[in-house]
Amino acid sequence: MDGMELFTRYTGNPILTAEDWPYRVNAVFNPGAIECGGETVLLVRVEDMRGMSHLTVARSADGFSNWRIDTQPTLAPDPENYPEEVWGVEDPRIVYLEELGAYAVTYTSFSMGGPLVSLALTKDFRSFERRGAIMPPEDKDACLFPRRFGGRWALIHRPMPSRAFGDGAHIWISFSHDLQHWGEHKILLPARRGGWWDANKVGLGPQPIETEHGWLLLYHGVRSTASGSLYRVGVALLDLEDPTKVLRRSDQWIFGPRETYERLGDVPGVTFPTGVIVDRDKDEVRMYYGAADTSVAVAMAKFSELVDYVLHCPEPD
Ligand code: M1P
Repeated sequence: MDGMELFTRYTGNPILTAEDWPYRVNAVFNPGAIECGGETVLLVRVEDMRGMSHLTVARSADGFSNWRIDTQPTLAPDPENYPEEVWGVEDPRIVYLEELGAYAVTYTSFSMGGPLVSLALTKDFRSFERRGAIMPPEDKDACLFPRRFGGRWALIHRPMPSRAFGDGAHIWISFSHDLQHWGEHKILLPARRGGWWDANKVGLGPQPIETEHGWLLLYHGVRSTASGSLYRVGVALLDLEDPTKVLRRSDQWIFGPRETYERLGDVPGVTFPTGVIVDRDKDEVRMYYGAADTSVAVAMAKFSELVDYVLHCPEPD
């Protein structure tokens, strides 16, 4: 899509690296993003020098520069009280739940049984009320919608199939009356097969974006190559009142590894968006992503162009 790309990378990328951290770490990537108190708040996955991850807040007035980073882990694993966090906490997504007056952070806990989905609530990104594990392993790439549908909360997530069923890690949706007990599980966006860019494994990217036409989802698709995996980004649109209905899905990826900081790092060839901020006055979407599992980068699109693009994508079969 060169020459007609929807997203433009910030020229100051990467915006956050391990060198910026106030304490010694290996890598900083895959941040949840939200506006809080008039500032951009990133809840960044930080991999320590043992290989385990915690989450640390970085704040900025403009969302691009002058980041103020907490001087110690903001949400550190707490395996004594939450044994599922024994090998760290990773890849947060954030939504504001107006009904509860709190931000909901869904993150991956690395348990002895594998990765699973955990939930914590916060009002200020300083103290957190943990709700514990809400999906058993293996499951990750999860985010709540900001409001209920027919009285039920909805969660997007990505369980892994048993090896017996071969490849096919699809995006699912589930519902709950209390944020704790989940059911009505359905496949929402299946991984495609064969030669597609998003064959065999997909996962939710940032939190769902509400538009007048439906919920806009950015998701990652993984292509396995002889030299490793390529993580690219696609887009889909869900019905506004019934998010189990997929209205549109892009055939082509709209963003993928290209720059050196995306192609070189601990995991080369990865662009992994986990947070967005939509500035409707400026008609701007800022997509925050992990680059090569090493640093944090940001790319911008015109909100109206992104919506227009997805509306012109095919209806899925
Ligand atoms: O290394 C790329 C990504 O791999 C995993 O993502 P997924 O399970 O969706 O393929 C995660 O470990 C993620 O943190 C990582 O960035």
